Amino acid sequence: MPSPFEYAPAPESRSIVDIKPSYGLFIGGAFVDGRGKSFKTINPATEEVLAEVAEADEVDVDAAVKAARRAYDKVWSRMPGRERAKYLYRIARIIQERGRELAVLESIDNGKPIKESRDVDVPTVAAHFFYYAGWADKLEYAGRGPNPRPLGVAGQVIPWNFPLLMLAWKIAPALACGNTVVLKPAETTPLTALLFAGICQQADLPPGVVNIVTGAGGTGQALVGHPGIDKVAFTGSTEVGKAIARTVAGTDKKVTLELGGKAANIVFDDAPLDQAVEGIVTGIFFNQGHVCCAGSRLLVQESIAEELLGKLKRRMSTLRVGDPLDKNTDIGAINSAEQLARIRELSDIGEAEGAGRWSPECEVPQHGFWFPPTLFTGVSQAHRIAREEIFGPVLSVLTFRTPSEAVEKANNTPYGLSAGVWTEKGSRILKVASELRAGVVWANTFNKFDPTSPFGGYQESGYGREGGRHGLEAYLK
Ligand code: TAP
Repeated sequence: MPSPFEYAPAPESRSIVDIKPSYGLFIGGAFVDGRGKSFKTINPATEEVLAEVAEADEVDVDAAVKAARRAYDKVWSRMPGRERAKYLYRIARIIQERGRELAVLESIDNGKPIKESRDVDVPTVAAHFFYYAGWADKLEYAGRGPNPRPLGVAGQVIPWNFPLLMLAWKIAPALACGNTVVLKPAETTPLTALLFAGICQQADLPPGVVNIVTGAGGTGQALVGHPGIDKVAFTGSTEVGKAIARTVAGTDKKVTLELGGKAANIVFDDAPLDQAVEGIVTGIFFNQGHVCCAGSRLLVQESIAEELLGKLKRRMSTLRVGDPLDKNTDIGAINSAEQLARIRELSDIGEAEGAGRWSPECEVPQHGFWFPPTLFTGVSQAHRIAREEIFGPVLSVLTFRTPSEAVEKANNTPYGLSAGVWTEKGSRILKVASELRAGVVWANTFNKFDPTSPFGGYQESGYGREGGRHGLEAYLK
């Protein structure tokens, strides 16, 4: 077993960000103290406390919703679309200008590798604001008839795996359509949302158009249950999504839910194998596997299984696990002790149920939360690691003989968010894609995101679409 070592983040990268010892809530365009309670956010790579953050209670949430309502009634819903667009373009440009700062802070608070936050998350965040800025004065083409109207105040609750990107998915379309928002970031990753609040100030966004209430599940509950909000947009677990659907049942609140997934990544015997290996690695190890659409079930055609797994293991042995701020790191820290415990538990269950477990030799730091890239072979559909979302760097490998068996196994899940197909045959891509019950199907690639494409699930992966023109429909009547 390799020995654990101490890891200290490179001091020069820390000097790019200014982390304050404590943070309040962002309500009505200003940072205000919460009503007393607070929580700590930590660096998951070191377990170091980064800051003390206010925990909003029902009274704080009420103040934020009222600020959003005032801004909606008096300013934002009355502003011509072309004027709203100017603010969104300004925010997008500031995100680009402050991209390094945002990326470093995201990696420190979340644990994700800097090359991902810098090259994927932050540019995609800016792209979302640019894209929806372009829609703000063209809403008659948004699919809601000639005179679409905003819904009002949106209550938005997001998870910790893509803190800034999920914020952009929620805030950019809502604002473009003329809604105002109250957003609750996840408890373990509040810092970039608070930096974004500062960017709203820098862009002179009218006070109250964006409000950020930090806190835990209770804060989210207070927000979605508040009678003053017209729309709930939630991304997170299926369990909490179901609870939210129950909370809003019987009200006229509009709801979109983006929930969990257990995507199949299907490799046929004619696939370009080296390319497929890269896609499998991206599919499951990107962002430590903390991805709702992660390709966590590899379905490989039996005749090429041995060759593919050999190549995959060799590629996995080159993955570097460690310092999220090191540009060469491929797999950063697991976001929290709780998430690490869940990944360990499900992996142990996989072993106990009889699947073969394999990880490359890999040293991890002594402190912080780490899990090596892990492969399970000999997995059957009944195994829990084939059915439950692990949300970590753990891949379950199943085999199939015929295309129809592949589709049947891929669809054998209560989820339906995404899938991947690897084959040289265009006709097979089209046929299999049409038979898969998944909101997104990637062909000969995986985990590609673009603001122009709608994203969302079937079944227990939720309902409603975010992104593209469809993403506007969720914020208009
Ligand atoms: P959750 O535990 O569901 O948390 C999501 C958000 O909801 C957090 O801000 C959380 O606050 C808040 N929350 C918790 N209980 C709540 C309640 N009763 N009422 C209202 N809000 C509540 O999920 P997670 O662990 O953060 O994220 C992982 C899950 O998100 C995975 O299942 C993943 O598949 C899913 N996910 C889906 C997508 C899409 S696009 N479909 C994208 C990313 C993630 P706290 O942080 O304080 O708990």
